[in-house]
Amino acid sequence: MPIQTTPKTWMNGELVDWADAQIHVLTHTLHYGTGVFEGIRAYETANGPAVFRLTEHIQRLHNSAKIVGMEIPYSVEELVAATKATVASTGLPSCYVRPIAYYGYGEMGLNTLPCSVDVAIACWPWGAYLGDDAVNKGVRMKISSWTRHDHNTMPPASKTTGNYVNSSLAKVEALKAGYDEAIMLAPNGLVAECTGENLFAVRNGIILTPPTSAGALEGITQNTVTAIARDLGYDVRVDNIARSDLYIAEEIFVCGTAAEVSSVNSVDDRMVPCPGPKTKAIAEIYARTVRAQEAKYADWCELAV
Ligand code: PPE
Repeated sequence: MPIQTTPKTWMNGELVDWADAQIHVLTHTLHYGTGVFEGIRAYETANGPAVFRLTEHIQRLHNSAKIVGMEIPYSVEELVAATKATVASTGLPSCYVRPIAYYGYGEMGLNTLPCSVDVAIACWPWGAYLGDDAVNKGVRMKISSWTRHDHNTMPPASKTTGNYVNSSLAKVEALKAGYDEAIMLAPNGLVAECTGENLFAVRNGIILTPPTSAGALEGITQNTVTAIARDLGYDVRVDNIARSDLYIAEEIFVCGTAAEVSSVNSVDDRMVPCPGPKTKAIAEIYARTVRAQEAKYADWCELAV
Protein backbone atom coordinates (compact mmCIF):
# COMPACT_ATOMS: atom_id res chain seq x y z
CA MET A 1 0.00 0.00 0.00
CA PRO A 2 1.45 3.39 -0.94
CA ILE A 3 2.25 5.68 1.98
CA GLN A 4 -0.50 8.16 2.79
CA THR A 5 1.10 11.57 3.18
CA THR A 6 0.65 13.89 6.17
CA PRO A 7 1.32 17.66 6.30
CA LYS A 8 4.64 17.81 8.16
CA THR A 9 7.79 15.85 8.99
CA TRP A 10 10.20 16.84 11.75
CA MET A 11 13.81 17.21 10.56
CA ASN A 12 16.63 18.35 12.81
CA GLY A 13 14.50 20.60 14.97
CA GLU A 14 11.98 21.89 12.45
CA LEU A 15 8.63 20.78 11.08
CA VAL A 16 9.02 20.84 7.30
CA ASP A 17 6.49 20.11 4.58
CA TRP A 18 6.21 16.41 3.71
CA ALA A 19 7.53 17.04 0.18
CA ASP A 20 10.59 18.86 1.57
CA ALA A 21 11.67 16.01 3.87
CA GLN A 22 14.44 15.02 1.45
CA ILE A 23 17.99 13.70 1.72
CA HIS A 24 20.90 13.54 -0.72
CA VAL A 25 21.72 10.27 -2.50
CA LEU A 26 25.14 10.28 -0.76
CA THR A 27 23.59 10.25 2.71
CA HIS A 28 25.90 7.94 4.66
CA THR A 29 23.24 5.68 6.18
CA LEU A 30 21.64 4.98 2.79
CA HIS A 31 24.86 3.19 1.80
CA TYR A 32 25.93 1.45 4.99
CA GLY A 33 22.73 0.75 6.99
CA THR A 34 24.08 2.65 9.98
CA GLY A 35 20.88 4.36 11.16
CA VAL A 36 18.78 3.58 14.22
CA PHE A 37 15.03 3.92 14.27
CA GLU A 38 11.80 3.39 16.16
CA GLY A 39 8.25 2.39 15.36
CA ILE A 40 5.57 3.94 17.56
CA ARG A 41 1.79 4.24 17.34
CA ALA A 42 -0.46 7.11 18.35
CA TYR A 43 -4.04 6.10 19.11
CA GLU A 44 -7.28 8.00 19.35
CA THR A 45 -8.36 8.52 22.95
CA ALA A 46 -11.18 10.48 24.56
CA ASN A 47 -8.66 13.30 25.20
CA GLY A 48 -7.08 13.41 21.72
CA PRO A 49 -4.28 11.41 20.12
CA ALA A 50 -1.99 9.69 22.64
CA VAL A 51 1.38 8.18 21.78
CA PHE A 52 1.71 4.76 23.36
CA ARG A 53 4.77 4.39 25.61
CA LEU A 54 6.46 7.24 23.76
CA THR A 55 9.17 7.86 26.36
CA GLU A 56 10.18 4.18 26.39
CA HIS A 57 10.42 4.14 22.59
CA ILE A 58 12.61 7.24 22.52
CA GLN A 59 14.74 5.81 25.33
CA ARG A 60 15.19 2.65 23.23
CA LEU A 61 16.20 4.83 20.25
CA HIS A 62 18.92 6.30 22.47
CA ASN A 63 19.92 2.82 23.62
CA SER A 64 20.09 1.57 20.01
CA ALA A 65 22.38 4.49 19.19
CA LYS A 66 24.55 3.86 22.25
CA ILE A 67 25.01 0.20 21.28
CA VAL A 68 26.30 1.16 17.83
CA GLY A 69 28.32 4.12 19.14
CA MET A 70 26.19 6.88 17.61
CA GLU A 71 25.62 10.16 19.44
CA ILE A 72 22.11 11.51 18.95
CA PRO A 73 22.25 15.32 19.22
CA TYR A 74 18.83 15.55 20.93
CA SER A 75 17.90 14.40 24.41
CA VAL A 76 15.10 11.94 25.14
CA GLU A 77 12.96 14.85 26.41
CA GLU A 78 13.57 16.86 23.24
CA LEU A 79 12.61 13.95 20.99
CA VAL A 80 9.52 13.17 23.08
CA ALA A 81 8.37 16.79 22.63
CA ALA A 82 9.26 16.71 18.92
CA THR A 83 7.26 13.51 18.41
CA LYS A 84 4.21 14.98 20.13
CA ALA A 85 4.45 18.11 17.96
CA THR A 86 4.76 16.01 14.80
CA VAL A 87 1.77 13.83 15.71
CA ALA A 88 -0.29 16.92 16.57
CA SER A 89 0.67 18.55 13.24
CA THR A 90 -0.92 15.70 11.28
CA GLY A 91 -4.38 16.51 12.60
CA LEU A 92 -4.99 12.74 12.61
CA PRO A 93 -6.63 10.96 15.56
CA SER A 94 -4.19 8.05 15.16
CA CYS A 95 -1.05 7.30 13.15
CA TYR A 96 2.23 5.40 13.02
CA VAL A 97 5.36 7.31 14.01
CA ARG A 98 8.85 6.64 12.63
CA PRO A 99 11.77 8.46 14.30
CA ILE A 100 15.14 7.79 12.66
CA ALA A 101 18.66 8.94 13.53
CA TYR A 102 21.12 8.59 10.67
CA TYR A 103 24.54 9.62 9.51
CA GLY A 104 23.91 12.39 7.04
CA TYR A 105 25.49 13.88 3.96
CA GLY A 106 29.11 15.03 4.01
CA GLU A 107 31.35 12.01 4.45
CA MET A 108 31.61 8.64 2.74
CA GLY A 109 33.52 5.56 3.87
CA LEU A 110 32.96 3.19 6.74
CA ASN A 111 34.36 5.42 9.45
CA THR A 112 31.32 6.99 11.06
CA LEU A 113 33.34 9.12 13.48
CA PRO A 114 33.48 12.27 11.31
CA CYS A 115 29.82 11.97 10.24
CA SER A 116 27.06 14.27 11.42
CA VAL A 117 23.96 12.68 12.93
CA ASP A 118 20.61 13.83 11.56
CA VAL A 119 17.25 13.02 13.13
CA ALA A 120 13.84 12.90 11.49
CA ILE A 121 10.37 11.97 12.70
CA ALA A 122 7.69 11.06 10.16
CA CYS A 123 4.05 10.13 10.79
CA TRP A 124 1.50 8.49 8.52
CA PRO A 125 -1.59 6.32 8.85
CA TRP A 126 -0.61 2.65 8.88
CA GLY A 127 -3.26 -0.06 9.13
CA ALA A 128 -3.18 -3.68 10.24
CA TYR A 129 0.37 -4.95 9.72
CA LEU A 130 -0.40 -8.67 9.48
CA GLY A 131 -3.76 -8.32 7.76
CA ASP A 132 -7.22 -7.48 9.04
CA ASP A 133 -8.50 -9.47 11.96
CA ALA A 134 -5.15 -11.15 12.62
CA VAL A 135 -6.32 -11.96 16.16
CA ASN A 136 -9.20 -14.17 15.03
CA LYS A 137 -7.95 -15.52 11.72
CA GLY A 138 -4.36 -15.94 12.78
CA VAL A 139 -1.26 -15.82 10.60
CA ARG A 140 0.57 -18.68 8.85
CA MET A 141 4.17 -18.84 9.96
CA LYS A 142 7.24 -20.40 8.43
CA ILE A 143 10.54 -20.99 10.17
CA SER A 144 12.96 -18.99 8.08
CA SER A 145 15.92 -20.53 6.30
CA TRP A 146 17.69 -17.27 7.24
CA THR A 147 19.32 -17.22 10.67
CA ARG A 148 18.96 -14.19 12.97
CA HIS A 149 22.39 -12.55 13.26
CA ASP A 150 24.22 -13.13 16.52
CA HIS A 151 25.26 -10.55 19.10
CA ASN A 152 28.78 -10.24 17.72
CA THR A 153 27.66 -9.80 14.12
CA MET A 154 24.93 -7.17 14.26
CA PRO A 155 23.58 -6.59 17.78
CA PRO A 156 19.87 -7.53 17.57
CA ALA A 157 19.14 -5.41 20.65
CA SER A 158 19.85 -2.27 18.61
CA LYS A 159 17.09 -1.32 16.20
CA THR A 160 19.62 -0.58 13.47
CA THR A 161 18.43 -0.06 9.88
CA GLY A 162 21.00 -2.52 8.49
CA ASN A 163 19.70 -5.29 10.77
CA TYR A 164 16.51 -5.30 8.75
CA VAL A 165 18.19 -6.81 5.67
CA ASN A 166 17.98 -10.06 7.65
CA SER A 167 14.29 -9.48 8.43
CA SER A 168 13.46 -8.53 4.83
CA LEU A 169 15.12 -11.65 3.44
CA ALA A 170 13.06 -13.78 5.79
CA LYS A 171 9.81 -11.88 5.18
CA VAL A 172 10.02 -12.10 1.39
CA GLU A 173 11.00 -15.76 1.52
CA ALA A 174 7.94 -16.51 3.69
CA LEU A 175 5.55 -14.49 1.50
CA LYS A 176 6.82 -16.11 -1.70
CA ALA A 177 6.28 -19.54 -0.16
CA GLY A 178 2.65 -18.61 0.64
CA TYR A 179 3.05 -17.83 4.36
CA ASP A 180 2.26 -14.57 6.15
CA GLU A 181 5.35 -14.16 8.30
CA ALA A 182 8.64 -15.82 9.26
CA ILE A 183 10.03 -16.98 12.58
CA MET A 184 13.75 -16.36 13.02
CA LEU A 185 16.00 -18.82 14.82
CA ALA A 186 19.19 -17.70 16.52
CA PRO A 187 22.52 -19.22 15.41
CA ASN A 188 22.16 -21.81 18.23
CA GLY A 189 18.83 -22.94 16.78
CA LEU A 190 16.59 -21.47 19.48
CA VAL A 191 13.63 -19.26 18.60
CA ALA A 192 14.54 -15.57 18.58
CA GLU A 193 11.52 -13.63 17.29
CA CYS A 194 9.79 -12.81 13.99
CA THR A 195 10.87 -10.36 11.29
CA GLY A 196 9.15 -7.43 13.05
CA GLU A 197 7.49 -8.90 16.14
CA ASN A 198 8.28 -10.71 19.37
CA LEU A 199 6.80 -14.16 19.87
CA PHE A 200 4.95 -15.84 22.73
CA ALA A 201 4.12 -19.57 22.87
CA VAL A 202 1.96 -21.38 25.44
CA ARG A 203 3.18 -24.78 26.65
CA ASN A 204 1.54 -26.64 29.53
CA GLY A 205 -0.44 -23.51 30.42
CA ILE A 206 2.70 -21.37 30.77
CA ILE A 207 3.26 -18.42 28.43
CA LEU A 208 6.87 -18.35 27.24
CA THR A 209 8.74 -15.62 25.37
CA PRO A 210 12.41 -15.74 24.33
CA PRO A 211 14.95 -13.53 26.12
CA THR A 212 16.97 -10.80 24.41
CA SER A 213 19.97 -13.12 24.72
CA ALA A 214 18.22 -15.37 22.13
CA GLY A 215 18.40 -12.49 19.64
CA ALA A 216 15.03 -10.85 20.28
CA LEU A 217 14.54 -7.11 20.34
CA GLU A 218 13.57 -5.84 23.80
CA GLY A 219 10.00 -5.33 22.64
CA ILE A 220 7.87 -2.65 24.23
CA THR A 221 4.71 -4.50 23.20
CA GLN A 222 6.29 -7.70 24.61
CA ASN A 223 6.72 -5.84 27.90
CA THR A 224 3.16 -4.45 27.76
CA VAL A 225 1.66 -7.84 26.95
CA THR A 226 3.64 -9.50 29.75
CA ALA A 227 2.20 -7.02 32.26
CA ILE A 228 -1.34 -7.52 30.93
CA ALA A 229 -1.01 -11.32 30.97
CA ARG A 230 0.37 -11.38 34.51
CA ASP A 231 -2.43 -9.08 35.68
CA LEU A 232 -4.85 -11.57 34.12
CA GLY A 233 -3.28 -14.21 36.39
CA TYR A 234 -1.31 -16.04 33.70
CA ASP A 235 2.15 -17.45 34.34
CA VAL A 236 4.49 -15.65 31.93
CA ARG A 237 8.15 -16.64 31.77
CA VAL A 238 11.04 -15.31 29.75
CA ASP A 239 12.66 -18.53 28.62
CA ASN A 240 14.14 -20.23 25.60
CA ILE A 241 11.80 -21.82 23.09
CA ALA A 242 12.83 -24.66 20.76
CA ARG A 243 11.40 -25.11 17.28
CA SER A 244 9.58 -28.26 18.43
CA ASP A 245 7.85 -26.28 21.22
CA LEU A 246 6.17 -24.26 18.47
CA TYR A 247 4.86 -27.34 16.65
CA ILE A 248 3.03 -28.59 19.75
CA ALA A 249 2.16 -25.27 21.39
CA GLU A 250 -1.35 -24.75 22.80
CA GLU A 251 -1.33 -21.17 21.52
CA ILE A 252 1.12 -18.85 19.81
CA PHE A 253 0.85 -15.13 19.32
CA VAL A 254 3.19 -12.47 18.04
CA CYS A 255 3.25 -8.80 19.01
CA GLY A 256 4.78 -5.51 18.07
CA THR A 257 3.86 -1.87 17.68
CA ALA A 258 2.87 -2.30 14.03
CA ALA A 259 1.41 -5.84 14.39
CA GLU A 260 -0.21 -5.24 17.79
CA VAL A 261 -1.28 -8.72 19.05
CA SER A 262 -1.79 -11.30 16.27
CA SER A 263 -2.60 -15.01 16.67
CA VAL A 264 -0.63 -17.70 14.89
CA ASN A 265 -2.70 -20.44 13.25
CA SER A 266 0.16 -22.66 12.06
CA VAL A 267 3.93 -23.05 12.02
CA ASP A 268 5.43 -24.93 9.06
CA ASP A 269 1.91 -26.28 8.36
CA ARG A 270 1.51 -27.77 11.86
CA MET A 271 -1.82 -26.36 13.05
CA VAL A 272 -1.87 -24.34 16.26
CA PRO A 273 -5.24 -23.83 18.04
CA CYS A 274 -6.34 -20.32 17.04
CA PRO A 275 -7.40 -17.97 18.42
CA GLY A 276 -6.40 -19.35 21.80
CA PRO A 277 -8.28 -18.16 24.88
CA LYS A 278 -5.22 -16.52 26.46
CA THR A 279 -4.32 -14.78 23.21
CA LYS A 280 -7.87 -13.46 22.84
CA ALA A 281 -8.05 -12.15 26.39
CA ILE A 282 -4.65 -10.44 26.10
CA ALA A 283 -5.41 -8.95 22.66
CA GLU A 284 -8.70 -7.50 23.89
CA ILE A 285 -7.08 -5.75 26.83
CA TYR A 286 -4.16 -4.60 24.68
CA ALA A 287 -6.58 -2.94 22.24
CA ARG A 288 -8.22 -1.08 25.14
CA THR A 289 -4.93 -0.24 26.84
CA VAL A 290 -3.42 1.60 23.85
CA ARG A 291 -6.61 3.71 23.61
CA ALA A 292 -6.39 4.73 27.29
CA GLN A 293 -9.49 2.71 28.15
CA GLU A 294 -7.79 0.70 30.92
CA ALA A 295 -7.30 2.95 33.95
CA LYS A 296 -4.57 0.69 35.34
CA TYR A 297 -2.29 1.37 32.35
CA ALA A 298 -3.39 4.95 31.55
CA ASP A 299 0.11 6.35 32.28
CA TRP A 300 1.42 4.56 29.17
CA CYS A 301 -0.68 6.84 26.92
CA GLU A 302 1.19 10.11 26.41
CA LEU A 303 -1.13 12.80 25.03
CA ALA A 304 0.23 14.50 21.91
CA VAL A 305 -1.35 17.84 22.73
N1 PPE B 1 11.26 -7.47 16.89
C1 PPE B 1 11.59 -6.79 15.78
C2 PPE B 1 12.67 -7.33 14.91
C3 PPE B 1 10.92 -5.61 15.46
O1 PPE B 1 11.25 -4.95 14.35
C4 PPE B 1 9.89 -5.16 16.32
C5 PPE B 1 9.14 -3.91 15.99
C6 PPE B 1 9.59 -5.90 17.46
C7 PPE B 1 10.31 -7.04 17.73
C8 PPE B 1 8.55 -5.46 18.45
O2 PPE B 1 8.98 -4.33 19.15
P1 PPE B 1 7.96 -3.28 19.79
O3 PPE B 1 7.38 -2.51 18.67
O4 PPE B 1 8.78 -2.48 20.71
O5 PPE B 1 6.92 -4.07 20.49
N2 PPE B 1 8.98 -3.64 14.63
C9 PPE B 1 8.58 -2.31 14.21
C10 PPE B 1 8.88 -2.05 12.75
C11 PPE B 1 8.14 -2.84 11.74
C12 PPE B 1 8.42 -2.39 10.33
O6 PPE B 1 7.98 -3.09 9.42
O7 PPE B 1 9.02 -1.34 10.08
C13 PPE B 1 7.15 -1.99 14.62
O8 PPE B 1 6.39 -2.86 15.00
O9 PPE B 1 6.79 -0.82 14.58
